[in-house]
Amino acid sequence: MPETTAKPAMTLSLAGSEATGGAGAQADLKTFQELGTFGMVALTCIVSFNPRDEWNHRFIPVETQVVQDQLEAIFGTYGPEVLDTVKLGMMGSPAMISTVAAAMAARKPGHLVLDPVLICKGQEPGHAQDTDNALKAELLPLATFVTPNHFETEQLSGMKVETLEDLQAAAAEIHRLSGAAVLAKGGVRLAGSEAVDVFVDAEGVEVLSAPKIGEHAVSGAGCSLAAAVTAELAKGSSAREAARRAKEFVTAGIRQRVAGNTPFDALWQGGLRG
Ligand code: PXL
Repeated sequence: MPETTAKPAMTLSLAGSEATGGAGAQADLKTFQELGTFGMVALTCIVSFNPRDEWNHRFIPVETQVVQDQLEAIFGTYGPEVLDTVKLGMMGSPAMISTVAAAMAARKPGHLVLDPVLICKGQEPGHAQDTDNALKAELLPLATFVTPNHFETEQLSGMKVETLEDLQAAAAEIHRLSGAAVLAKGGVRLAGSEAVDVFVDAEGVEVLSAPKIGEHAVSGAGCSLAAAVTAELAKGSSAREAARRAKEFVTAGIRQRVAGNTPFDALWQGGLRG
C-alpha cells in the first residue's frame, strides 16, 4: 500500500473531563471519532462523580495558563486552514471564560459551537450566576452555533419555557441576541411523548422531534449533540443539516444507552452502528 497523508476533517473541543466517559471531553472525542473527524481536546476542568455522596460532582479547575499552553500546542500544530471548527463545553469559571474568549477572538474559527454549560452540581450557586453572566457577555457574541438545554435556554433568553411555543420564542430570542444558529433542547423536560428540540437560524425555525425514550435525561446527551453538530460542520454540512444529523446521532445513542451504578444512564456514541 502506498503511504499517503490522511486529511480528515479536524475538530477541537475545549471541555472538562468527566471520568466515567458519559459526558464532557470523553463524550466529545468519541463523537468526533464516530463521525469520522480527527478530534482534539484542550481540558478546562476535571469532574469526578462521588459515589459516597449521592454522585455529586467534585470539580477541579485546570489553571488558565495550562489551557493557553494546550491551545498553543494545538494551534501551533494545525493552522486555521486545517482546523477551523471548535466546540466549547464546560468552562467552569468566569476566569476560564475570559481566557477562552480571548483565545477565540484571536483565532476566529469559522465555526464556533457553544454548549453553554451553566451549572454542574458541586459548584457553588454564586459561582454559577457569575459564570452565566460571563458566558452571555463574552462567549455568546463569538459563537456561530449555540446548543442550550431547557434551563440554559431560559437563562440566556430571560424567558420562561413550558411549552413548545415558549421554546420556539426563546430560541428565536437567543438567535436575535447572538446572531448564531440555535438548537434549543426541550428533551424530556417538556410534556408529551416526543423529545422536541428547536432549530433557528436566519432562514427560519425548524422543530426536530423524535419519540421520547424513557422520561429521564441521559448523561452525555447534551455534550454529544453539540459535538455531533461540530463534526458535521467540520465535514461541510450546513448548520441546519448538522442539527438534523446530530439529533439522529443522539437519538440512536440514547436508544442504546449504557447502564452503570449511577442513577442515570450514559449515551452510547456507537448507537448509529446498530
Ligand atoms: O453535561 C454537562 C457536563 C459537561 N461537562 C462535564 C460534565 C458534565 C456533567 O456531568 O461533567 C465535564
